[in-house]
Amino acid sequence: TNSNNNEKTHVFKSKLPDIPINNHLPLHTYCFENLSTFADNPCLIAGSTGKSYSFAETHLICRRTAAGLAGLGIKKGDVIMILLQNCAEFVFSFMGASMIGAVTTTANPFYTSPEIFKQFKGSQAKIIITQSQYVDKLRDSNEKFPEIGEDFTVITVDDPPENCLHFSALSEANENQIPQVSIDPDDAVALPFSSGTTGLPKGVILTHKSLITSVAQQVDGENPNLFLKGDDVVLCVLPLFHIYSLNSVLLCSLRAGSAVLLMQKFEIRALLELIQKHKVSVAAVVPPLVLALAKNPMVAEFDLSSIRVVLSGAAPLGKELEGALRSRVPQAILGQGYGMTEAGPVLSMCLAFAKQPFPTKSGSCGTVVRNAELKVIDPDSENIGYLNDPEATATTIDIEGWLHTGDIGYVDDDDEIFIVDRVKEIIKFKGFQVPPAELEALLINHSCIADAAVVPQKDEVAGEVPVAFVVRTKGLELSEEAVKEYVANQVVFYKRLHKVYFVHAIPKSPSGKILRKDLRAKLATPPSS
Ligand code: 4UV
Repeated sequence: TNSNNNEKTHVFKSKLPDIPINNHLPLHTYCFENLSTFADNPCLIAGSTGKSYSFAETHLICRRTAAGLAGLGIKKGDVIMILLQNCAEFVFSFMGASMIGAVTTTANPFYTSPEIFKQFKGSQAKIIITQSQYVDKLRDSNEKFPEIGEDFTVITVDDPPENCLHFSALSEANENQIPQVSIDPDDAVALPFSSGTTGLPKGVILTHKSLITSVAQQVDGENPNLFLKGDDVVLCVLPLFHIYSLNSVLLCSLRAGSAVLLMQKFEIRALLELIQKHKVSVAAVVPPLVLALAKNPMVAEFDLSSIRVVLSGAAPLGKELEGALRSRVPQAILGQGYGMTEAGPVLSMCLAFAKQPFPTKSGSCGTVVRNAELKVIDPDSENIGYLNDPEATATTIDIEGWLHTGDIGYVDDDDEIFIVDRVKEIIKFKGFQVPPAELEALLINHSCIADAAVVPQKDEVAGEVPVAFVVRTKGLELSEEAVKEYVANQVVFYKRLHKVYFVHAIPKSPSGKILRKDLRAKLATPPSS
């Protein structure tokens, strides 16, 4: 890192050879390419009801849903929004949309009305597929949602409220009426929202080619980096609206022929029961879930011996925590994946998960995936493009095609990657993205707040929590509680402020950028006044 001679920068590759990737195909064709070899095997298992769909059934319902979407007027290039907890209908909708060349934007069903509205508007979605309990959030007139049933269609997977349709309107359509569309590998198929290295959440255009490439980098080839087998049961408790679960759990399992056990939400007892009952063999988790599995006394009551792989990602996993989990599931291989929405998402993955595994070190995020290159650059000598401007997305990918992750880390002598910090703004609460710019915009909208900055503070359980530095408008009263409540009323739970520090000014660079490093340094030393 003390080198400013970029010519010398070493480019890292996987220890596994590159593989041919069928990324000229549409995503659904690729994912279901090997279907005939495991047509009758379980594909989706709904944890709450135990209902199971074979690969053949899943494929058929996806095709019916494709026809149903087309029947409702959805055309190639149109965007649908999935606002669902994990369920089979999520899968039918996502794959069905792919089949007609439509694009899915996935949103968190716990979002508040304004948060949903921003993504709805930003993505120009024509349809929202959701649960009846969330429909009221789509009728918020403050957010200027247009009229349900007239200006856009709302479909619910349970009893439809007024002016909404039931999911059977899609899933019971005639699969022979899927319109013929030609899909280009560079056409978009998914539109997850991410704030990337700076600013507000933005739609990340993921193409058929990019998602196929990422899935292939994980599970294809003679010696796949993430070896998934036909008899594996893969835990899907992480939300499918986030790219980690969507890609590494769902799409990888579809491709490899593994069953996906769908859980609507994380609840420790239900999770342990399901792992035992369905003999989960591969668990994709985030560090707070590792914490629960490692520390919760209830774990001792259950048989977790079926687990052979635990993949942790989306936030740093400490060595101590990994060690604590190891004593609970001694038979399992533990390791990490490192990903980023904009990368489609997987950047590196633990090579102990490979079919012919490599020895790996605790604390590492794995080795860069096949068919990819990674380099480590000096953040001070490189322009990562932190313009406080949505246009900044363009500078995240440089002219040579390198994606700048905004993470700080190193690669050791065995090519293993260690992520130690971040130069980008984003805060990660239990792996969820909290964009400081979004909270800052809310704060400065408050009449008693003259200026504000939001930065991460380390937290045992969540990894990081957002805290605010606030400058009060001269002469006006404002309490910490009032600020917290004001924000909490407008955002999803994980974006809530955990602490408010009142200050006289926000430190800024001459160009007006918030000096986040200085604020984070203040948090590292206990506040003096
Ligand atoms: O954009 P995002 O929310 O994306 C993710 C994706 C994580 C994935 C995806 C597929 C996998 O198989 C997997 O194991 C993990 O999190 O946030 C991207 C940022 O999250 C941090 C880092 O700052 C990224 O730029 N991050 C993600 N994974 C790790 C991590 C990790 N293992 N260790 C430390 N930080």
